[in-house]
Amino acid sequence: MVIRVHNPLDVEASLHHHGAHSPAHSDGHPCFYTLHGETRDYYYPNCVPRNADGSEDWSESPSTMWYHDHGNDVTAHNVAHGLAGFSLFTDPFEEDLIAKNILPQIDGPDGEQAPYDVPIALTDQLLNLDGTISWDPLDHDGRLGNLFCANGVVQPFMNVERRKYRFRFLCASLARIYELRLSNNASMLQIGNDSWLLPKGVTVTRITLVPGKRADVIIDFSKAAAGSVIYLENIMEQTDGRKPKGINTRNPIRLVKFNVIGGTVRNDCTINANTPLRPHHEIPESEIVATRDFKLGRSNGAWVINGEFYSAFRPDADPIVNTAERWNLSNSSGGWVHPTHMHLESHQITKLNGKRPREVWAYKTDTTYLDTNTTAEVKMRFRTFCGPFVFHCHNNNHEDMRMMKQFEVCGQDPVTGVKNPPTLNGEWFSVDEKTAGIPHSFIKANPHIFS
Ligand SMILES: [Cu+2]
Repeated sequence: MVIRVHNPLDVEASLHHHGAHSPAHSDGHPCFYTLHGETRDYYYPNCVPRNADGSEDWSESPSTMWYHDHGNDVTAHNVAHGLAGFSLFTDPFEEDLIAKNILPQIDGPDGEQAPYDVPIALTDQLLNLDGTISWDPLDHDGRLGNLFCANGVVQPFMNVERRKYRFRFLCASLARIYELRLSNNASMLQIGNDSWLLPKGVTVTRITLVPGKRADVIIDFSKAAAGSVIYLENIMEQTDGRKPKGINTRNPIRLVKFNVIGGTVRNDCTINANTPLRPHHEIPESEIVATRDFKLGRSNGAWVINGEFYSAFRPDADPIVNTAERWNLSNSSGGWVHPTHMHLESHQITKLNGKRPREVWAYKTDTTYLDTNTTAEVKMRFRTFCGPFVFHCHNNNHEDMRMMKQFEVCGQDPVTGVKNPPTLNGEWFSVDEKTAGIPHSFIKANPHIFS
């Protein structure tokens, strides 16, 4: 897939395909800008990660991704002004689930949006008195708004039939942490976390959604009475971009109104908590070749990782392609939270404050929530592509204040063992793109969403 981005705006931009496995030149590196008036082509092979033996890891095939701006120092401004959207993909495995009516159709009739598979991006917007978008360039704690929007709509409603729906919830807010529930406290079946389907659905009554994260969820309205009203609510109270106050069930914020209509539906899709979904493969301890520690902290009134601000010209980690590493991410502050997003591949949280994370976070993830005083031990593979990638806090205001690190996936000479870091030898990319990422098989983009 080639996407040609023309930038007529008066601000630079860089397009990041969040949760995708993309080559470094098309990953939306913060310094690979498209400047005002310029055009840039992004090349997406849309492949799954390729193992050292050439086989493909289909456990990594993505479902619910999104795209947003990633320009250095301007991400928060650009995302707050709307440079973000969904990117839904399928592969033969997921298409089989849909063909068997286990999951609802993605494509609607006559090329319209599918009626039972509904992506919902949650944002909190802040407006000036004249209705334009309010932007405070000096707010570095994290922008909060007072208008709660679903796909940009304030006080949205949706008429739902008495059947199962698939919702892809996305936290596209800059700094807000959501705790989602249904107003009737009914349970939901979470079938995916971030880009990937879970091994099987997990029954939940609440979903924690932090900036960057997605939750792929089945909500069954079949037992609700016709004429009833159910709200999707947020019960996380937050008045400061630094961190939420905590759960407050007495004053829930209504995000989406569902009007339940009609009689019982025939041919409802059949997914339930026992349906096997995408198989998961744990990264075995034997694959780990290095351990790195990253401390997210605060220094001189801004945010740092291991005491440093981000620089595109300093490799902070140099993993070797086709290896796996253990990274310890820690936030020792009691005053700040940092949802931490890693590019290139999924990572697996093995421990969160020494314990196994909650079930829906225990498989593949691309954004790990570092709550106050939290340490995460994660494992990650580095496959298919060499070059510079980043990981960072997804509170976009923190990210713009350089709470970000660069890891450069290196090749290694098989005889001498010498690493081949892509930037240090004067070239951004040392790997021949013709052989690095073009797969034999494919993942299919949903054209209704991506366009
Ligand atoms: Cu942060």
